[in-house]
This record gives sequence, structure tokens and C-alpha cells, in this order.
Amino acid sequence: MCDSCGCSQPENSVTITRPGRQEGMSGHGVAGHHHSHQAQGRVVEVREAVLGKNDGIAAHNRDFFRERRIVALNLVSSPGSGKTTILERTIRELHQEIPMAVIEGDQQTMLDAERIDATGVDVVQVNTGAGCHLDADMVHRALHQLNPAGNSLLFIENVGNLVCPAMFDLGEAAKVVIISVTEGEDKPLKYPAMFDAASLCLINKTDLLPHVDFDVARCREYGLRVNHRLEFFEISARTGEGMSGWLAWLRRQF
Ligand SMILES: Nc1nc2c(ncn2[C@@H]2O[C@H](COP(=O)(O)OP(=O)(O)O)[C@@H](O)[C@H]2O)c(=O)[nH]1
Ligand SMILES: [Mg+2]
Repeated sequence: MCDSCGCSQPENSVTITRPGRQEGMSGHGVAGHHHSHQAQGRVVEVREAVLGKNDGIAAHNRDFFRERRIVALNLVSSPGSGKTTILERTIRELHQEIPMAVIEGDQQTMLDAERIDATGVDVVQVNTGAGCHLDADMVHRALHQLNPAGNSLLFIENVGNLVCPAMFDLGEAAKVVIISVTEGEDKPLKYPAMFDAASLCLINKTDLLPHVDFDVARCREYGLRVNHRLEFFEISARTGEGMSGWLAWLRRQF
């Protein structure tokens, strides 16, 4: 775990806001203490406490989702792989059929929440400040603002980071990891924890394949090496190519 995970997230650095509204909430992060210079044993102890507390709140979120029959999906990737663009297109193609809501996670700005808001789907933005991941408590507080409908899909767009979000259960039904063809096919081997934690991998920006050296078959092979149950869809959120497989997978989650 890096120092940012639960250690350097200062008190009151997290804000949760709906686009166009003033009622942003702020409060404590996972743990408001700085332990980066503590002895190794102490670091392990704090890490276990942070993750233990997180898992308790994640279980509470999971109960909430089960009671309301909400399918919550945690979208994880490096920055810029296309999470928000995929969401915009998914919403356009599916929101008539399945009610949806979105929790957006970024360190700063309302930019992604504004993009989702423009689609007409309900959204809240969580700004993590210094934090490099969403945790279950942030999602819990966001849910209080969002109040998502029953029998719906809830997308949680995590902070762009292939490392830390792997460790934090948010109560989601599944993690969906997105890798774009501009990132290199070696990412599953370099960030195995994330690909191991995910149920599904979207290989995005396939429209750019003629211009890059990305080997799709090798990427799949590397992904399966770290997680033999991982499913894949190759998509272009720009052109819509391959989206039907992903949309069918979403329908099957109910
Ligand atoms: N060519 C191409 N560009 C894409 C695709 N999906 C997203 N992008 C672009 O990639 C950039 C980052 O996308 P964004 O959705 O903001 O990524 P995020 O940071 O993961 O949410 C933007 O300039 C998008 O227009 C795609 O399928 N093909
Ligand atoms: Mg985004």
C-alpha cells in the first residue's frame, strides 16, 4: 500500500457534490493520520485497521445494494483510458432500458460529473483531494446524496489509478478494469492486483489499433495469466464498435 492509502489523506479533504448544486459535503477520509515514517510493524497494523474499517462499510453498502436490487460496478483504470467516455455511450445506449446512476471519483474538479449530468442521468462527484482511490465510506456518503432507484445500475468511476483502488472494496458487485490500446499490453503483468480483482476487462480505443503497437491477443493472455476467470470485451467508446457485447454483459447482471 502506498503512503497515500489511508495515511496521507488529510481530514476534511474529501468533498461530495452534485453538479449545479452548492451542498457539497466534506468530511474525514479513511484515516486522517500520517504514518509514513512509522516502523514497519506499525504500518502493517494501520493498513489492516484501514482495510478492516473499509470492509465493514463496504459490507453495509453491499446490503444496501442487495435490498434495492442495485447492480453496482466499480470502474477502474489508469487516467485517460476512457472510463467517462464509455459511461457516456453506455448511458446513451441503455438508459431507456435500465435506470442508472453514477458516482464519479476524481481528486479535483466536477468535469466528469458535468459530462454525466449532460446525459440526464443522476450523478454525484466525489473529490478525494490528496486521495488516490475511492473508499467505501465515500461511496456510502455519496449514496446518501444520490439515493439511487431500485432495480438499477450504479456505476462508480474510481480515481484513475491501477494500484490503490484494487485494495478497496466499495461493496460493488464487480470491478470492471479498462485498459486502452495506447497504454501497452503489458499492464496486466505490471499491475496484477487490479486485473486479479476485476471480473471484466474492457480493452478500449480499438479504433486506434492501426496506429499503435498494442497486441490484443497478448494483452488477453497476460490478463488470464493473473486471473483465469477474467472476461474481455474489445470496444471503441468513440465509434461504438464492440459495445454490444458489453451492453449484453450489463443486462446479464440482473
Ligand atoms: N480514439 C479514442 N479515444 C477515446 C476513446 N475513449 C475515450 N477516448 C478519449 O480518451 C480521452 C480520455 O477519455 P476519458 O473518458 O476522459 O477517460 P477517463 O479518464 O478514463 O475517464 C478523451 O480525449 C476521450 O475522448 C476511444 O474509444 N477511442
Ligand atoms: Mg473520467
